[in-house]
Amino acid sequence: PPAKAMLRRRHKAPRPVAPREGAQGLARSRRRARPGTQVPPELLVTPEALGRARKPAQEVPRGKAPAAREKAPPALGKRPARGAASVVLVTGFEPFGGDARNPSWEACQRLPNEIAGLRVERVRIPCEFGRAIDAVTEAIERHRPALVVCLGLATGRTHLSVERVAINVDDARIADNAGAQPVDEPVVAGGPPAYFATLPVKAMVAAMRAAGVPAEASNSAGTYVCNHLMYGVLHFLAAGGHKARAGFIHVPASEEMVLDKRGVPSMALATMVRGIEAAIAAARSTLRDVKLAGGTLD
Ligand code: PCA
Repeated sequence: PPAKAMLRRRHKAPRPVAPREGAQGLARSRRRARPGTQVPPELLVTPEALGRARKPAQEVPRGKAPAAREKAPPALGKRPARGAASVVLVTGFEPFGGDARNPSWEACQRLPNEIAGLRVERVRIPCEFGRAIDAVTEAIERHRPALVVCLGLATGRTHLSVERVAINVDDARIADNAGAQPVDEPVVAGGPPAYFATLPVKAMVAAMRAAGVPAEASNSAGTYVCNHLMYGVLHFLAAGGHKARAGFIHVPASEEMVLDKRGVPSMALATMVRGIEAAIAAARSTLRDVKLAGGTLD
């Protein structure tokens, strides 16, 4: 009977996360109205809308037999089996926009296999709208990480920048590696306007600086594939009620990329690796972010 089905479904809804559980809990509680607050219906994101919104990304072919995909992985967010190390999933992008290399992936490859007791799993992500999200969500299902740290290149930036927010907008100045160039389209139709990173952004910045690496918090991941991926991953985790905490770090051009260029800031790969290691260790040990003045006036 339908009434029973509804009840059952309600039991499956993601458990509310207590604010003291850290950044993720805070981000969630912020999206919830106080009891009695009048919220205009057009601003409400229903679980149904989230469910619908997830579909387009999932329908993109993943090059796997449907049968293989139907095997449901063990519930996400569960503690790893006794003796198994927790995992940090670190992703980097393939080259794009005519560049021969992408330091986000090169730095990813140079990370040690273990950081602060977390086993490092790494995945190279296609620079393609849609497929980039699929590649990361598949890896999340496979490795069930505690932390997800996606890396991307932002040529022109001087510092490692930890992104605070991902917005629900695709606006591509250049086509992606599959020729797609969405302009002013939502990442997820019907999704919330933005997601905050669920990693402790300021604590990560502080840890990188303490390791001697130029680092900053950034309030925009742009509107290209990196913002798209960050939004898609945070949406996937939020909509599925998963506990993994996730965020994004942009890296500057590497020295190799600017050997013959003037006026383009660069950072040595070894420095990036040191910073990313420090950031991951801080994310592991910090549930409630620190207050560290930042921001920009422009
Ligand atoms: N940087 C691009 C996409 C892939 C990458 O490494 C971006 O900042 O959107």
